[in-house]
Amino acid sequence: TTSFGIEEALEQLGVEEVNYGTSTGTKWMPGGETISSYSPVDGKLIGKVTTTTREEYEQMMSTALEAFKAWRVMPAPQRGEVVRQFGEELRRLKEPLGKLVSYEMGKSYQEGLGEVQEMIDICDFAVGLSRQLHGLTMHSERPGHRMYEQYHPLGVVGIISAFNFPVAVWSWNTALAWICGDVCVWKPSEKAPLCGIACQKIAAKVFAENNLPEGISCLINGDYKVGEFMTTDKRVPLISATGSTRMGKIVGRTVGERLGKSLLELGGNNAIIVTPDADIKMTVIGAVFGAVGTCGQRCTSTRRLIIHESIYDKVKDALVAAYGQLSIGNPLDENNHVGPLIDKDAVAMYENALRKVVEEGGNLVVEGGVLEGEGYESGCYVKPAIAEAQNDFEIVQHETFAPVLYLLKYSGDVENAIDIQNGVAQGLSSAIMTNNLREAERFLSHAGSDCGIANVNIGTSGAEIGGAFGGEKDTGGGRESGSDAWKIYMRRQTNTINYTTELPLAQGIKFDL
Ligand code: UN1
Repeated sequence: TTSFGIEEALEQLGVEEVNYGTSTGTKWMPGGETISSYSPVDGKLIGKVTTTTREEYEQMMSTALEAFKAWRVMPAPQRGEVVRQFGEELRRLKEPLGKLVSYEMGKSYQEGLGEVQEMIDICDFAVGLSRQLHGLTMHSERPGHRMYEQYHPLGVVGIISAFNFPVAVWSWNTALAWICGDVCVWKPSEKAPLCGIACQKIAAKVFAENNLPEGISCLINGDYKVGEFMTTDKRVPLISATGSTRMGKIVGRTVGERLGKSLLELGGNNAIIVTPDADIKMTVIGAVFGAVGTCGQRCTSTRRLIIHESIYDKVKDALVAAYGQLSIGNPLDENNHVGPLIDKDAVAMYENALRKVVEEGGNLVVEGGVLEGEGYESGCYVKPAIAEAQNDFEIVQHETFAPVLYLLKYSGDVENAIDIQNGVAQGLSSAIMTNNLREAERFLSHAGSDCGIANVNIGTSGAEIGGAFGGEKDTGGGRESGSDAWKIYMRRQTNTINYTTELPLAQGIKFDL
């Protein structure tokens, strides 16, 4: 038997040993091949999920298109009420779902709970938003005319999510898409398919209790080939995809080819600038959590520290001391800070990064290594590492999804640090640690950070759902969750109404008959 109450959690969530992987809600289809999900925590098989066949995809899609007709005409606040109930179910199942996230993905139980909390938060946000899908009104240039704009539901939204946030990213998309009147089809990562099964069951129960049709929440499973069913499908006006830049370029190209919309959340290469005026204690906490939290597998993980030369040694020594305190092991054991990487491929990429940084002339100040022996049987546990490096090293330019932190030194003005920070292909998250107002404002200015997220005296990870989440350049340009990110899930319509008996033309054009 598995420890830490995993079996009980799976039972509460309705996750079986073998699960059908294709669903329109309460109905499930048998599928083709099977995906086995092994836990990186102890290497054990958790369960299996069947993949979606082409025929099943077609069946699922016709159910989704039918459901859209009913869902889009339901008043948005009523859709909000359904999302409110979904949030309530998530509150009820927060512990088992957080546990499954931790066990299937490997992040700490606290972070698993945090992820479910993000789901609850976005539901609350969406409920309020369901009464605020505002358009603007404009004054017409023509007498007796009125102009306004409306946001209408878009249709079927395809969601492709990554293993690292196996439940939250789906909810950021679905909670908004649902209140906007869209129906959703989700393909979770093949590395965390059971999280998908659990979430689908939670959603399906709520939709069924409200006597809503099948097809508002759909699930498909499989590798990129199943993803392609959606990306090439003209009936799916929006694809929201989270993952690597490599994947995003393929998805963006495929969806663009048919002039669909895509919302891309891709790689980051996030840095914290540490200026001479930084609070060192705060810097260390922010940097260590950012670099080793989720074992360095967040898009927002801290990859680079850009430290002023005058405090470089002090920061380095404090980091080395902090890394010495980290305990690595079973993430369900709350005494551990760092859990495993997702799988052995990730371990190989981590080892490659350490080898490459040394080859390129870097210096390891905290040596890494793969852990072996009792408690580390899965082969996925590694030691977080720190390397002194240069920003132009090939490996530093590259996002390695592992706990490897690069220390970069700058001298002179904060502008030099900003140049280094912006000197990578990715543009997701960034931060500055300083008590100097001028430095902070320069970092946030037009000439400052080029990222979608720029923080002052906070690390790069742990964004709240209330802000728009996403980034520029190779990060893909998409924005999810808060602020007005909802607009991408709707189609905008401009309406002009004439309430006179004349038909004046715009731009003063005369056309007399
Ligand atoms: C991700 O890594 O894909 O800001 C999302 C954070 C989380 C979300 C990360 N709220 O770290």
